[in-house]
Amino acid sequence: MEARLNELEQMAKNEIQEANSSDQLEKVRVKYLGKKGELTEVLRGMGSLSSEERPLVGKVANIVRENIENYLLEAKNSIKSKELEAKLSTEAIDVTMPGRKTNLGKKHPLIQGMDELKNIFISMGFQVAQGPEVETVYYNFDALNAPANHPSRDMSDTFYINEETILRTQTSPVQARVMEKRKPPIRIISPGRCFRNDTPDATHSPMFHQLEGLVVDKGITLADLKGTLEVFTKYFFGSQTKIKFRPHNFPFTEPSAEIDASCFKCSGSGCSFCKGSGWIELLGAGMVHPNVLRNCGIDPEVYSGFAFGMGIDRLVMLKYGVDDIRLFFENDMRFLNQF
Ligand code: 2NL
Repeated sequence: MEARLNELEQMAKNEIQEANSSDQLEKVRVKYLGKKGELTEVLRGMGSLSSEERPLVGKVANIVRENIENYLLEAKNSIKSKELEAKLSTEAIDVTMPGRKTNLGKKHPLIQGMDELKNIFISMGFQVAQGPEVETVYYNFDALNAPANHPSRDMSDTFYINEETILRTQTSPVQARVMEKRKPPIRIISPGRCFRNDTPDATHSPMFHQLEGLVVDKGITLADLKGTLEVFTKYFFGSQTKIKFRPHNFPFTEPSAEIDASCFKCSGSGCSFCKGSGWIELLGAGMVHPNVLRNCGIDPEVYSGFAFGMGIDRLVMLKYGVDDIRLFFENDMRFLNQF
């Protein structure tokens, strides 16, 4: 019986050495050590042995089992590393292949324009203020001295959520909120999205962008407004730019003006761009109406201020010669990639 056991060990050892995959090795393991395996078979025959022989044969059987288990483990490890090596060499990465290109996005031209405008005013000491796009009628119209019958309040011009709630039609409500919360001196700009119930065409979009500015302090005059806007236009359109004030009317400012800049294409001599006038309409501005200051808890006898508002979409169109505002919102990459 001992001879049979040693013979089994030798056979198993040979077969294990010949195995060259994990599967083959597993078959050898089952063949010798499995429940119906060769070794089990031999052990079953131990019943016929004498009580002196049995422990001796048992001992040999255990050694044989351990040896086979060790051969299996060794072979398993070397097969595993061979299999890994084979896998690594067939699945090798060619580091010289060109990488897959990821398309990096970039800022939308309107946001680029908004950033440029913001930076100009930040450099002049303005802080950026933000507020809700869904506004109350109070902050959008009432606080800003818009008369009860003003056409802009009409359903056909403003998007109403309900009777008191609208999509803001300008960014001035942001400034009214700041005045209500803070004491002067105030020097802020409020860039952002606005909404009006307009039918889209080359110069109108129901969603557009505005940047408004507001300065409130003791002794602020129209001269401060003129100086500020002059510096701004020189930054934005170039140092040769001139501006002129044209009387206008806004409910929230008194006096009010529209500001034109000398045409940056023809320097004021008149061209197709400025329709021969030499001037381009830029923005609206004025001295903050005393009613607006009062509505926001600021004493107009002590403080005065100026405010201005500009259409970001319009300014970017002017600067880059875009002739249709709808191009900004169609997300055609052929258009957007030009900026
Ligand atoms: C335009 C004209 C303007 C203002 C906006 C303003 C804001 C407050 C008080 C007074 Cl809180 N005024 N904003 C003033 C004048 C003109 O915008 O044509 N925008 C595109």
